[in-house]
Amino acid sequence: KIEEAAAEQVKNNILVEDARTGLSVDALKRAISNNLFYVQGKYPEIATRNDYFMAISYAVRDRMLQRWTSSVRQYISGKNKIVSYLSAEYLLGPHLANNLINLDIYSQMEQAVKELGFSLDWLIDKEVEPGLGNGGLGRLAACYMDSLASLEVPAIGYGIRYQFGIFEQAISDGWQVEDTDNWLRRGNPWEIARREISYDVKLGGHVQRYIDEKGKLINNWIPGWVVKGVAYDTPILGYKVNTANTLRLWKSEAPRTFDFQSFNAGEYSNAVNQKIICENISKVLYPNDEQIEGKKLRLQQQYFFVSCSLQDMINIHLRSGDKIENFYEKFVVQLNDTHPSIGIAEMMRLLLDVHRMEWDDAWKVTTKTFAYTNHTLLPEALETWDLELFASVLPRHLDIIYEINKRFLVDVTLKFFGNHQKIDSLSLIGEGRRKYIKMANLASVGSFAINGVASLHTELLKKTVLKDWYEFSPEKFSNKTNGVTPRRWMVLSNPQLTKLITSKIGDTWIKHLEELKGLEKYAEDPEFQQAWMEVKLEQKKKLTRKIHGTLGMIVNPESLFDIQVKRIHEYKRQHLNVLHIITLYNRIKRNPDIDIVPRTFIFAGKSAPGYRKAKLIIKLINAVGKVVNNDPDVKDRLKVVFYPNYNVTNAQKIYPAADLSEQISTAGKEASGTGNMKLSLNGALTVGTLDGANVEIRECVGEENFFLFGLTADEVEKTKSEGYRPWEYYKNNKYLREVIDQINDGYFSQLDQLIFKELTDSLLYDDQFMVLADYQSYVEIQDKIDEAFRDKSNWARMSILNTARMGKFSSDRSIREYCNEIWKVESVPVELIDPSKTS
Ligand code: B1N
Repeated sequence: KIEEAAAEQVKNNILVEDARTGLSVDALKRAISNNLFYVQGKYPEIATRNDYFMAISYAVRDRMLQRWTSSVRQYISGKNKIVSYLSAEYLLGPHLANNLINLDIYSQMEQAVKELGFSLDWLIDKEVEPGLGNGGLGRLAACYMDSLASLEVPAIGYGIRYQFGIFEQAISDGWQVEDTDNWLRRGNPWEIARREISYDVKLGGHVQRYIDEKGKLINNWIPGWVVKGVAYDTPILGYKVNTANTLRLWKSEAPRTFDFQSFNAGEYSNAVNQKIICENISKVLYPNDEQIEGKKLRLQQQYFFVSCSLQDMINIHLRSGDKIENFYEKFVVQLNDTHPSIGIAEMMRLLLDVHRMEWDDAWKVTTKTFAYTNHTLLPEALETWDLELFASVLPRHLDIIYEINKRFLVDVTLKFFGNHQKIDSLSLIGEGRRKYIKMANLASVGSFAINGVASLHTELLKKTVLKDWYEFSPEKFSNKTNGVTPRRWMVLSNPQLTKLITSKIGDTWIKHLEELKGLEKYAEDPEFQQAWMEVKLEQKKKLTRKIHGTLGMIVNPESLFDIQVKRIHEYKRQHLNVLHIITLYNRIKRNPDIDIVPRTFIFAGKSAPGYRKAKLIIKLINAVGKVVNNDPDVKDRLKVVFYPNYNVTNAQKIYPAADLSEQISTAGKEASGTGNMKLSLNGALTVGTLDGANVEIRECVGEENFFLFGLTADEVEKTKSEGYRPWEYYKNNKYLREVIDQINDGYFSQLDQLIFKELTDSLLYDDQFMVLADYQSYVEIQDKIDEAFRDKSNWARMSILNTARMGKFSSDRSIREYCNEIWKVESVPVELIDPSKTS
């Protein structure tokens, strides 16, 4: 009897395992039905769409867990070096479809869901994306996590589990209005809360100094308060490999003791207040892109997640039995911009005060651990912290930064003797009306490597913001041009093009994007050109339906889809695009029978809520759209669309439909750009300046397949130093004058002449971003584009060549460079644990 029961159990075990891991259509169907019943507690008649979304997501997660636990086991064994990516932002996008692709079970799941009576797309569309980032910087972190896992590199991404991500944008009367992003409202099936993994983080208070019995100076930080960080883990699966890395995001909570003390004393409301104050730290993402917000809460956020992460890494390291002195052999920590750069001071504090190391040893460990990526040259985005504010949050770290600075400036003085300008510029402390801490300098002194994100950007970095650092330690500098993951940005978002490409060159390009080169030989093939343009048209039709569904607007899928999607910022010059639209409109008004290529201008992007001019640009786009779209003279040849709430989900629908990619930032201002890569990869031609990665894209696709215009970065600087007078461009160009006058006279605002004044005044009398200087050149290249689009076959050829030559811009290439040249880490193929043998 006992033996029979045992045999029965074994049989059951196998069944259980099958329901959790089986990949056949039948197993997947069973798993979804089981989850619906046992996890959601529903049966089909009463199940909601979200219930089904949860049921399918848990079925997918189950199938990732063996890879995930196996990866973790291998990494914590202590044998492999781990990349630790520290980022305040991760703009992941929806997980479900991506995980199906990386697990390689997309088609089985499609079939399983179909047999249950639904469409997979319908469930995929239900997912609310985690918008834990603002734009390119956060999205880059997500692409890099994908590539690290796909290349089987041991890695942990550390960040903040914001309860509210980037706000949701709606457009009301042409203006942006913000709504909170309550992304966790319906639950998050992808994360596992690890309540047992938590760390205390001190804040505020003061430092007590004394000499201990051994004569050693002790710095005892008595905090004003303490918060607890709890780990929430999300698996990041590689493409068709066993590796599933961890994204560990920290949620802030009140420490138990804190609650209890007040609670026991009967101070219930005090206990509740403490809970709220602690939870505030990970409550909301700051919605500013490239604009610092010198708020105490932001510094607390940065310190909170960095402290939890470093404590966690040290914990992992020590538990593998190794010594603290060897920390840098176990972990290499990449700083995603300066936002986590307080980590350098925190590492020193942990080594000195907690692990009782001597300064020189601690500094050695620290400077062998960190590497720093700079993402911007814009002065308004370079982080500084008011010294008094900093001291009120991190008094012990201020001491440490002073000590780092003192020792560093001794070296500086030796190298640049008597050169006070150099000493001032390299100092970690700035002195103006108030003292402040320069985070880029802290990051630079504490890191063994510093990199920019595109070739031009790295060169400018060495010549401008980090010039003196480059002179002081040139060996630290290198370039790592950004990249994007072809899994999400082609396979997932453009399955039709993926299929067409694969029919010609096989599917290994998905992991080795340079293999797209193999398409070059079909660029002139009329049949392939036709198939290529059919896919493009199909994608344009899909977007057309989406636009109709969202905005009720009808656009012509045969028209040229001219697309500018990105954060709204003056340096990105969405308003230059608008000046061109008005120019075309005026040509039509002057000559209604003019022969021009019909165009659909599609804009999308969020503005920082407090950035007035960016919000005004959104209003201008919508105001111009309203007039142009409804003017009978235009006869639907021009349409202006502002697609609301640009995010990863919407981006995936927009990129595949683009004919033309607008990358028109003022030269020298866009560090890299990554949307430029995704668009060109999907067969769009680029109209762009020599800025950021545009320079390298143009080199790769060939200058004859790229529409270049505008001043170069050098010319921008030269023009400015010679005294730029935008007014002169206005005065001397009658078409430009007409356009600006129309905006000013209220042509697009029912004769309201005040509404856009702030914008036009800034163009006419300041024009920091050289919009007027580049206007003529922009209009001329747009005329060439009009001409080029008429030749369908040649356009198809150029489009194919764009895709074929984008191989360099895979984030796999970027990550390989980081691994080989900065991190010195290698791939570690993961051996799977047999889940039936773990108990
Ligand atoms: O980082 C991207 C680049 O491709 C873009 O060119 C660059 O603009 C972007 C403060 C930033 N730089 N700096 C930021 C974001 C949030 C914040 O609070 C700065 N974002 C970029 C990836 O390299």
